[in-house]
Amino acid sequence: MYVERKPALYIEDLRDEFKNSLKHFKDDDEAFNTLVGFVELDHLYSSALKEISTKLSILDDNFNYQYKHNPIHHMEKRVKEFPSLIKKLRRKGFPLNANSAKENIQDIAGIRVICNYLEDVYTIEKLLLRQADVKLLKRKDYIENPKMNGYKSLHLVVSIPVFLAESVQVIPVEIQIRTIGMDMWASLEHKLRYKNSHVSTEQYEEKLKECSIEITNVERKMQEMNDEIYHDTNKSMIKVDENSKNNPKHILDSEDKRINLQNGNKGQMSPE
Ligand code: 0O2
Repeated sequence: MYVERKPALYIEDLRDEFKNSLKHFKDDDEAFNTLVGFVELDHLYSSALKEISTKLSILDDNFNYQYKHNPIHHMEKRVKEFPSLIKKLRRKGFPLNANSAKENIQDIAGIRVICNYLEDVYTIEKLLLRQADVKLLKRKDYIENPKMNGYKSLHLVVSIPVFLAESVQVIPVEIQIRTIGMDMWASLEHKLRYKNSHVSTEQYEEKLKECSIEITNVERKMQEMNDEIYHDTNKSMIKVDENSKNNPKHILDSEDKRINLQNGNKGQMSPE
């Protein structure tokens, strides 16, 4: 299931941003070309999101078809809204045009994949990364190494080719993969930080950390129960022969070597 986040372009935001930026342009032509550049960017990155979300959706369907289990609960995708793209370019000191955004910003296209269980997060990562046209550019594992505030999620930046009428463009997409619990935590923390003025995030710092730990414990227990059912009962939802070459664990293990070869060590980054 997809949840499409807000449309990326609002004409009023565009107008406001451009009014502020007009003084930076040489003439109307330059202003117009910059605007067209950003509209093309939106089209390009939306297409990249379609490619990635289709891949993920196919994997989820096929996993269910083979093992009676959907690793993905739902997905949310968005192209970075124009004002936040401009804000990020400004903050990082990059020129305010589409080429500069393409060269310097890796999260213009973003997809969030919400998984049912912790194990599903890494299953999805492996299944996606073993595809030949998907290249890992950056990896941050905030599940293995959570942020100080309790934030957990697996972040990948991958590139995929987008086949256009006249060219093929290789486009980066940021993928955040997390469990339902981690997503619930991140949503509340995000809301606290950005969408409210009457309480400070600091006030809830400790509670948020506690919640993050409790959520992890609950999700671990749920995973263990699922594993017990998965492995130990005849009535199991998923009946997979451990030795079968179709066992997802077997497939993933045997693919590890190839994934490592394909991506080298460049994906492994230490968390902040
Ligand atoms: P939005 O609106 O979600 O896009 P970057 O700033 O992207 O250049 P970096 O260090 O690569 O730098 O970013 P990182 O650590 O991979 O995290 C980027 C995104 O992860 C954020 O995007 C958030 O979506 C999410 N995120 C990271 N840390 C936290 C956190 O502590 N709490 C919550 N709720 N989300 C977090 P944006 O751009 O902030 O916003």
